[in-house]
Amino acid sequence: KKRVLSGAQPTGILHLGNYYGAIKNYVDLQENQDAFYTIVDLHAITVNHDPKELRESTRMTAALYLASGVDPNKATIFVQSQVRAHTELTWLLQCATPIGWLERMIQYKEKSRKLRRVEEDENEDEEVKRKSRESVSTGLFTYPTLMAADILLYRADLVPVGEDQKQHIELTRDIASRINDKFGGRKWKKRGGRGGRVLTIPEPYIPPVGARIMSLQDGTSKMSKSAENDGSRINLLDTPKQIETKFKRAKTDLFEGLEFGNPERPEATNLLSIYQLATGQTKEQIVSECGSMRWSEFKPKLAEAVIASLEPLQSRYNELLADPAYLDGILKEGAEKAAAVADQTVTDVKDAMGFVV
Ligand code: AQP
Repeated sequence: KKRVLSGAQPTGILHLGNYYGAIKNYVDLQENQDAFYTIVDLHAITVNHDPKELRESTRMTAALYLASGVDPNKATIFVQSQVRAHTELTWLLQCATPIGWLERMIQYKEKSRKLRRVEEDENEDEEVKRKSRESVSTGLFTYPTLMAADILLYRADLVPVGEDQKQHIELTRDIASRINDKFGGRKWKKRGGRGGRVLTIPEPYIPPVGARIMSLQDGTSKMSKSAENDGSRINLLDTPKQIETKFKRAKTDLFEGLEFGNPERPEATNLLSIYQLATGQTKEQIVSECGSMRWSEFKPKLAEAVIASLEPLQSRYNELLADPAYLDGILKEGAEKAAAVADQTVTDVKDAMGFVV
């Protein structure tokens, strides 16, 4: 069995991108692998947050995992901040991570640029500019080392994620190799360490379709929980009416017919891919069914398919809400199981690095 680790941030309601890019694969992988799925609340505070919303979102994200089919009898489900080893290993990894590696991270560049946009505005007030500058936290910069710790603590072989996280997994591999090269090897083996390797090098697991679901308002930027416009995404808990309206307002183009893969038509590729995922059909089937349709004909069909595919998930979610003690029990048990594995890894890394353990 392979060890699997993945997680989502409790920064809002999970959306179709999270579902098709990651959660759906959690459900598939739990069948034959040893899976750990976490709600990464420590990552959610790298940008401004509201304590009450964080608490609510954390429970909601856990409930959405379960409603999507993640099964506590098959996988370990836990909240990241309830396992202390995550913050402890992060420090050890940070001291082995060159600043330049973090400066290259696209997500950091994009997010900090967004937060800093105000600064470049000539008409903006100095005080507003100062606040904006200070809103880029150190945590936002070191975020990938926390993510590396999340993965390495469980000695994960596979990490199911969407395309946007590929660069962070590559960084995780580089950090792990660096620790292995510096502190593993013969000396570590002599101390009882596994084959000279202190940490396991993980692989990303990126789905062939759904790895990058795009915004409904712009086919070139990814669907994201934190995007300001709620109309840019389909949340897993949206009502049928909301789903219809969002698709009706979704950006389209003036070309005739519908097609996959035309670089001038990112919206067409995106909406057809969502239809493909919601109906479980092949690309060829979708092309023969929808290739000659107009947008006005396709959009209601798409809405109907997505509404139907989310319906079972939404009714399971509502059942779970009625029993919060059940959810808390699963998270508590998950955190205990996770901590047992994670604590051992921290002890191993500390030992290899020369700490008295
Ligand atoms: N658009 C997407 N398409 C496919 N997969 C996606 N993922 C995220 N967006 C897409 C994958 O979902 C998992 C959880 O990621 P996250 O919690 O970082 O989700 P988010 O929507 O990206 O959330 P935020 O709060 O808006 O974060 P930022 O701004 O950091 O992106 C991951 O496996 C991710 O790959």
